[in-house]
Amino acid sequence: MALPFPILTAEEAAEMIQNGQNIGFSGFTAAGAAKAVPFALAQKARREHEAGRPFKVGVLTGASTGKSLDGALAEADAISFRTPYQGNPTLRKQINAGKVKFFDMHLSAVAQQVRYGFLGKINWAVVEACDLTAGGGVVLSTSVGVSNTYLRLADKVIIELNAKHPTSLLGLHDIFEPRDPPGRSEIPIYAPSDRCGSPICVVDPKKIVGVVFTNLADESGGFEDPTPVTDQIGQNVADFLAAEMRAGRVPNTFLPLQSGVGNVANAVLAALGVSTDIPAFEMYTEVLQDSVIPLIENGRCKFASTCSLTLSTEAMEKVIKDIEFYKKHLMLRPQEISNNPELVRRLGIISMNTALEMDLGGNVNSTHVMGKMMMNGIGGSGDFTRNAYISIFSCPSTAKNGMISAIVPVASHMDHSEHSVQVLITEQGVADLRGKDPHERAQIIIDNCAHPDYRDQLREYLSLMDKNIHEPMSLSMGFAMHRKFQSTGDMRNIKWSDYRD
Ligand code: 0RQ
Repeated sequence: MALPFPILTAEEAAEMIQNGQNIGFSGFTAAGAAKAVPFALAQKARREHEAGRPFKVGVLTGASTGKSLDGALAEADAISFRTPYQGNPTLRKQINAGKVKFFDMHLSAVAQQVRYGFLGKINWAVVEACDLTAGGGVVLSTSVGVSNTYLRLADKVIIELNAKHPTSLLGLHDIFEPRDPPGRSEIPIYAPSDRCGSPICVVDPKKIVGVVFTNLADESGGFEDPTPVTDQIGQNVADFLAAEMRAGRVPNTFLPLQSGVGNVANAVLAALGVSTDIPAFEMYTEVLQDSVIPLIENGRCKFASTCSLTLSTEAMEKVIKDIEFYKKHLMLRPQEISNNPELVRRLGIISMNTALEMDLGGNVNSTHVMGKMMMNGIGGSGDFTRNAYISIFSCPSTAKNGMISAIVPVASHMDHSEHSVQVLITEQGVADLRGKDPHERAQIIIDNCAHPDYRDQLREYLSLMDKNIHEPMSLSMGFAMHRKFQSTGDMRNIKWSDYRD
């Protein structure tokens, strides 16, 4: 049946969007991100700028997106503010140069902050779908993000109908939006595979001002090959969880896993998949990366609830080829549900996220290089860490060819506090912080997680702290390693007395 909506080119759709408007785009990582309209919007912005007119829009998404959205709009200087997460190098530079306002938000909170009106009016929803009905039924594509809420609240809607994603994706999604307080009730999910919503979003058809037909693959970047360091981190995580099972703290049936984004997270899951000590498991997570697909195929991952399929083109083709099999083992949910603190606590999730740096108090920085420069954003790491049954952070013990230690006296920015972080893991080993006081924590983090090149200098720092004060922390020396890196390009061989008051 022909759709009763105007069929537009991406350029015609972009022409309707005005300077200063706010757009809720689909996309959680590059998966399911709108592509054609933002790209055309970037070209419009360039034309407007060349004609001497201002043109910038507010960009809201699920999480990071691909090169046609964040990349193209940033390169065209067309973004006024951006939330809640990004990973594009050009946009990162603009944020760090103070040219784009960036609100770094917990991903679970975006939809409700939009509903509450905290983020301004949503003029447009630009959402990628694999199917659309005349009555406004929208079958989303490879992610959900905040699309259901943007579709409902936006004044006007443009649908990118992407033939690259087959209509057989219908049934993969579970769309549920909680009511706002004081009318909110529990979210009825008691196991990762429970379904509580609808397979489609329903939007008022009067709001759909146009449909843009596309045939574009998701722009996911792919992964670097595992290294001996990332393999060892993965092994350490697997060994730690196997020991938790033997100690009776994780049941033999295991608990649902959440895993973060990036190369380290991909390697950790690959290691868990091949571990003979870990039983077949379920995931309740926000991103699903390539390493999980073979695990679903071979039965090591029994079910994965996620918000996005952040897969390489090859892995996505595999899923699509065998979509009926994968529908039995996969579900895509809005990030308000995939990352919901109520569910993370109820399901007893084991969270595994990646740190940039970890400090001797057990605090974790996942977002700001040297405390100042935004990397990507907190994403969902806080949603999960704060509420997990066991919260784990892992990363290589050093960065930049050993010049930077990931273990520092005081983190230069704090995303996850010692009150939420339970276990730190590097390729060197595991620091289990549960039930440890600040002095014990500092010692075990140095002994088990710090790189040998940095252990002695960190021990020396600790030896300078007053044993009779609760927190072994120095206001003058806490950032000495960062300061040394900034002046010499190397955190090693510090002379603490140079930094002592
Ligand atoms: O930079 O490639 O230029 O050398 O940081 O480091 O080791 O490749 O790690 O790809 O796993 O990403 C925290 C950024 C890790 C990511 C982070 C440099 C390092 C390298 C990347 P180069 P790796 P990964 C789910 C949950 C926050 C959000 C989150 C992230 C680059 O995992 O964004 O977890 N997490 N969300 O050299 C300076 C340090 C450094 C450092 C590493 N201490 N100082 N640079 N690097 N440590 C996802 C969502 O919510 C959507």
